[in-house]
This record gives sequence, C-alpha cells and structure tokens, in this order.
Amino acid sequence: MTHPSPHPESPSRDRFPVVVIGAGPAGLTVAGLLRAASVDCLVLETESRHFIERRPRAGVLEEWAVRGLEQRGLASGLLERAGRQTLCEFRFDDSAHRFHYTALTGRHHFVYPQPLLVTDLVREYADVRGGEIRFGVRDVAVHDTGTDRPSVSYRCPETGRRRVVHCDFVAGCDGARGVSRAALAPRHARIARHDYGVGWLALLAEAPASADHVLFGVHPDGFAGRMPRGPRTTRYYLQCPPGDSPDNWPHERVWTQLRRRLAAADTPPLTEGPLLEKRMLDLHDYVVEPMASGRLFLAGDAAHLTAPIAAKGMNLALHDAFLLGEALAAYLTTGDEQGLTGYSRACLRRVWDYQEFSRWLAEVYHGAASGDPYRAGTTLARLRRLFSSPTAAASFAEQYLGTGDHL
Ligand code: RFL
Repeated sequence: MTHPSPHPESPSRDRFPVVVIGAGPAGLTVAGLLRAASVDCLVLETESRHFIERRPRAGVLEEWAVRGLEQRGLASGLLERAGRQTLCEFRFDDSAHRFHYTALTGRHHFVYPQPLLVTDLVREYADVRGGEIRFGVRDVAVHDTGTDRPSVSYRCPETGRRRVVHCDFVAGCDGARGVSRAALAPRHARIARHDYGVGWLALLAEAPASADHVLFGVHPDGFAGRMPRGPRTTRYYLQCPPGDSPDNWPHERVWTQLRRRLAAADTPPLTEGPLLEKRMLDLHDYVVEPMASGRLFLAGDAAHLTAPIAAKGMNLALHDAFLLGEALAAYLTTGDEQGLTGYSRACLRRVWDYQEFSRWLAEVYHGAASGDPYRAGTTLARLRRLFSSPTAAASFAEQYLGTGDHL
C-alpha cells in the first residue's frame, strides 16, 4: 500500500511518540520497525532525500544482519540484487593468499552499496508504511531527555522558523557528526576513543574490480585495500600519513601505488578507472558508554565508530536498530521495559567485540609499513599463522563474519 505525502500546506504535527534524528541505516531501520508495530514516529534529517540516496559509503553486510532485515520485511531489494562474497585475499611478500571463509564455515558476506540500502529503507518507511520524514532540517537540538516529556527542535528549511516536536523518546541516529552524542556525553556517558595514527585515502573508482572478492595488500609502503561495490564501481583504500591531503594524490600516483601495494605473482592487473570520490580518513574509533540516558537512546555511528578496517560500522548500526526499534515498540505498545533497560548492554557486547577485532586487523594491515622491524615481523607471523593453523583460521573467520555465539 502506498500512502500519499502530506499536503505541503497542511500544518505539521508537533507531537509523536518517537522522534528519530537521522535517516541513515540506523534511523531508517528503527523508524521502519516502529511503523511496522503501528507506533508513530517522525524522522528528522539534515540532508535531502536525493542526497542520502546517493551518498557512497559502506557495502559489505554480514549474513546475520541481512537475515535480520529479511525477518523484519526490509530486505527484498537487497536479496534480489546483492552480490555475495565467499573469500578474501591477502597479498604480501609478492604472493597472493586466498582465505576461503565460506568453504570453512558455510557463511558468506553480502555486497550491497549503502545508498541502495538507504533507498530501500526510505521507500519502505515513507512510501510503503506511510512514515513521515522532514528533510533539510537545520540546527537540530535535543531537550529535556532526563524528563518524561522530551522534545526535539529544529529550524524549518522552508520558513526559517524554529519548530519544536514533543515526544516520549528520542532515538539519536545522526551518525558521527550529529548532535545527539553531545546531548548524552560527557554528563551521562563516557567516550572511549582510539586513534590508529594512520590515514587512509578512501577512493571510489568507476571501474569493475578484476575479481569479485576483497583484497588486502600488506606492503612496506603501506596498506592497500580493494572492495568490489558493484558491476561498475570499486572501493580502494591507500594508507597514508595522518593529516595528508587528497590533493597530494593525483590519479597517476593513486594507481601507481595501488598497483605496487597490491602486486602479487600470477594475478590479473587492476582495472583502472576515473576516481569518483577521494576522501582522507584519519583512522579512529570511539564508543559511548552507556548508549542511553533518560529518554535518549543512541544507535549506530552516533554511539560508536569503527574505522572501516573490518567493514563493521553499518552492521553494528543495524544491530542497534533492531534492538532499539523493537524495545521502543514493546514499551510503547505493551509497557514492557525490558528491552529498553537492557538495550545499551546488549549493543555494547557486539560493539566491543568488533572494536577488538578491528584493532587486531589494523595491526596486520599497518605493521609492515610501521618502520619498526619488530612490528613488521609480528605482522607477518600473524598472517602465516592464519594460513597454516586451522584454529587460527576458524577464529579469524568467526570474527570476520561476526558469527560468534558469544555475541
Ligand atoms: P549515518 O549513515 O551517518 O546516518 C546518519 C544520518 O544522520 C544525518 N544527520 C542528521 N540528521 C538530523 N540532525 C542532525 N543534527 C544530523 N546530523 C547528521 C546524516 O545526514 C545521515 O543521513 O549513520 P548510521 O545510520 O549510524 O549508519 C552508520 C554507517 O553509515 C557507517 O557505520 C558505515 O558507513 C561505516 N562503513 C562501513 N560499514 C560496514 O558495515 N561495511 C562497510 O563496508 C563499510 N565501509 C564505512 C565504509 C564508512 C566509510 N566512511 C564514511 C568513512 C566505508 C567508508 C568510506
């Protein structure tokens, strides 16, 4: 069923049970689950619908996350169109070493670009389930979340006037640069932060990958990675000094370094193409603990960031959103508080597990280029162990796929 959009001149409502700040994977999933449970909510988003449906970012989804979306009626586009990944390949010492994790575990990854997932989730929430999103809002602020009458205010893009929306709960899903994290910390939560001391140049190339699996190049010049994103685009990463500028990386230098760092005997050449995106990332992680206070609950990157080292961020955002959407729906429909009370603890278990794996993998990626022969030696020892010890291989596969029973 498709619901018509409200008439542009009809007065906007100023009270909803839940206000969701941010229309990323976390916010849209929370909102979709609330609508499915017949709980009304409002999503506030600073960007336009056109923009969020095109913003390139993640692409690798873990199988449990896709099954979670499927069980909640949110995966039909994904299951039709997503690619599957069954192995990854490490390149070091001029040779290629393939790690066939599906052969080992029966599990795989899905490859589905984040803008496609966001497009599907917006359509499901707004067009199919009739939920409301106000796009282009400015100066969002969160108020009184320590009381049972919180509110969220914003500047309306059409009139420039400040509007206040009253609610029972605020879901802060506004990513790493939003406002809801600051509303929680430092008064009600602490932020644990880790800086890797390295930069990554994140690139999106208009070129098919020469094979459909992920490549990790561990090289004395620095790490290089390749992640296929679809038939026409490929994400690449190049380690560089922190604070470096994308302007220092013209097309020729990028491709020369990618070829050098991903070189291995008997492998096909990389397929070169124009660079659609070139962004510098100073790699860091943070975790807000606890992820909730009073009537404000954080989800996704608003609560925790994992550098894109192990492709975990969007998966964690979905995990939080499943728990938060269902906990809010349970409370607002039956008064059951259990989900909300245990929310932060349940999320943080997986968050910390993934953080630890990211740190482990970061050392594998960066040790060889650290300039420290001790770190370079232990990096190679880790890689050799991965390809020679079945126990080490099983442990890596479990963490890489996010399938541990303890999570
Ligand atoms: P998002 O996606 O950032 O969405 C937040 C939304 O909130 C809006 N917003 C606000 N709205 C209202 N008021 C405000 N004050 C607001 N401030 C911001 C924003 O416009 C946006 O629409 O957060 P969310 O939903 O928590 O989702 C998190 C994921 O986007 C993120 O973890 C991933 O993109 C991380 N990530 C990856 N994760 C994976 O699981 N697999 C990957 O392969 C993967 N690759 C990546 C990545 C992140 C990357 N970047 C951004 C560094 C590759 C890259 C290059």
